[in-house]
Amino acid sequence: MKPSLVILTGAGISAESGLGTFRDTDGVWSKFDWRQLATPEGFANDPVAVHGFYNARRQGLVAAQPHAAHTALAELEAAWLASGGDFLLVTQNIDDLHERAGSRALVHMHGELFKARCGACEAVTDCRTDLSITDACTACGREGQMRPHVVWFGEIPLGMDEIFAALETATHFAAIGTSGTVWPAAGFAEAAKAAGARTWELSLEAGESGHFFDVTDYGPASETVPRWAKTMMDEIRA
Ligand code: BV8
Repeated sequence: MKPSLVILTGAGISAESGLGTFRDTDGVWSKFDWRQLATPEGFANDPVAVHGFYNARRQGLVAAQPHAAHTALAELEAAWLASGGDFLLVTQNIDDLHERAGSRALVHMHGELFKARCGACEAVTDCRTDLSITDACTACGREGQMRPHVVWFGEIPLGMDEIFAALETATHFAAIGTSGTVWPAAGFAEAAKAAGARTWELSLEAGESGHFFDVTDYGPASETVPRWAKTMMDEIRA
């Protein structure tokens, strides 16, 4: 069987870059109501508040930098592909720290903070400044239809066909920095296990999919991920 590594990351891998997680103590959802700020209904009800929420996070992301965990995954991708394996990095995160660290085989299943989408023509465009309810779409010209290119609760995540195809042939699966709370990502460990993959959980503590992991390593991602990536590179090069 061709070695096929699927990695799922969550907010925990970006925590040491200064970006908030969601469900830890003092997490984003302890300060903000996801129903008002991360649902289509919330956006329809108060688009100014939702733009303000994402504008503040977009400004914070400009100042953030990837750290050793992001770099280790980019190095692992290159080694894994060079050895003839298949590799896919699926992130729930909307930051661009994986890209900045060099990851390429990457799916942002919950969208991207540095992109905006037009509600009229669906065009997705780069967005590194504040969005507002008066902005015009650079593709179709319509005003007042721009939203963050982010998957809210109740919306269908991106790249699901590619993700499920990769999980069906996975030989190795790791969940990194995720609480395993949000579906469908929360079901990926079980799907990989069903495909016969060896599974790892790298986080601060056991998430909600705990019983599907063969190996766990709990600690800061800046320590656990480089350590794990080295064992994977040693294995694929053996
Ligand atoms: C969908 C927007 C249908 C972007 C987000 C009842 C049962 C089951 C499901 C549902 C249900 N009711 C509703 C649902 C569906 C719902 C859902 O799952 N709700 C949950 C809350 C019950 N899901 C949806 O609506 C999804 N859509 O289901 O569509 C469908 C499905 C499949 C196919 C077709 C149709 C859409 C979900 C996307 C919602 N958007 N965010 C944004 O604003 O960021 S979700 C939000 O949670 C973020 O994207 C985040 O990434 C994601 C997951 O959170 P985590 O990344 O895991 O972060 P968290 O804080 O929870 O955990 C951090 C972890 O890191 C912890 O484990 C911690 O220990 C660890 N950590 C912390 N520091 C460190 C660390 N680890 C290492 N080092 C550190 N330093």
